[in-house]
Amino acid sequence: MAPQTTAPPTPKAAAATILFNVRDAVWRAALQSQMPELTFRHIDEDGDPGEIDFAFVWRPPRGLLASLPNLKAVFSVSAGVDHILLDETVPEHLPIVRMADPSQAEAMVEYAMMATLWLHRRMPHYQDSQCQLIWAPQPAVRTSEHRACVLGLGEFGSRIAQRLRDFGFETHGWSRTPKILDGIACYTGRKGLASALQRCNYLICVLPLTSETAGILNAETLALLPRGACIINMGRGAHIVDADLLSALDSGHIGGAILDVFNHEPLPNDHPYWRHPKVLVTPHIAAELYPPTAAGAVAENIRRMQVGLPLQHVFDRARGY
Ligand code: NDP
Ligand code: OXD
Repeated sequence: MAPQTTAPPTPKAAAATILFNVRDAVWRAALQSQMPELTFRHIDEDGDPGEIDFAFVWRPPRGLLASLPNLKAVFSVSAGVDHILLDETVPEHLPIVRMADPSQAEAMVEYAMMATLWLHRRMPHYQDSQCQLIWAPQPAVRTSEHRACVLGLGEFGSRIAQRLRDFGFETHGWSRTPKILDGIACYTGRKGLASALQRCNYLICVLPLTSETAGILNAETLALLPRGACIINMGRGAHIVDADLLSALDSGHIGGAILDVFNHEPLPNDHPYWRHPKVLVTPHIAAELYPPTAAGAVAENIRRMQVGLPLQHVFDRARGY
């Protein structure tokens, strides 16, 4: 009789303490169920800083991470790590790990498609018509007659571009290093950005925030878009120079904007985006994390570190993302 083979069990994480600052009790429960052998300490709870091995944080208070002498890695509660880098005291040697929740990519695609199709099918016009009790059908435009451009072709952007292509849009994309994606015109560099923006009807930004991408959507780049183009920003608020976008919306050069991320979150009550007739504001919900799968991604990385395997999804300081 052949001997029965079974896959080796996933090793459990060794005892360690993880500091976290997410408030929701759902998070503590999700982390605890994925890593029952770990001790969890909320930043509001007292305890010896020397006991902390890992931190799972969103926008940690300045100096907190530097004050933990035995910290081995920082896990970001989000895919972007810009909120951690706001604290310039974070020690350079500390690995910072991006969130890689498998359920997030599909949510990002869903949001990008919702926003593009909302604009493409002229929903802002029909909402307005309904408010005025006006029956005003508009001529249909085929997706193949419109061009979509995705800035950032990473985990999320490449999937978004592929889905736009599958919907029939003429799809373009822009990244830092060259990409080959079937049926998608891919560009790099400043010249490439200008080519990508030309004749683009829907511009979807899903870039990380770095010193190179901050303010990338400004008067100069918006002017490269054709009149009536629409902006969908799912990256970070600081990718857009707000005053430039508002003036392009007011002049009619930009036809509309769907914005999920902002320079200041929550978006202040007096910000013009809230009341602008051509802007749809959503409160950073393009892809909310699902605590059970997100906690699973953190647990997997802690186990890897504890058995000497390299961490996955580590922020690269040299690239800036
Ligand atoms: P990735 O790191 O996987 O991809 C980043 C992409 O941006 C890559 O294609 C990269 O190029 C490109 N890029 C980076 N710098 C430049 C540059 N200077 N010029 C041109 N292209 C550049 O990131 P993700 O796709 O996982 O996430 C992107 C961002 O989405 C996050 O950083 C976060 O800000 C945002 N986000 C927003 C959420 C929301 O709810 N609104 C949720 C989750 C994330 P290359 O391929 O050559 O490396
Ligand atoms: C983000 C996230 O990076 O929500 O915005 O993960």
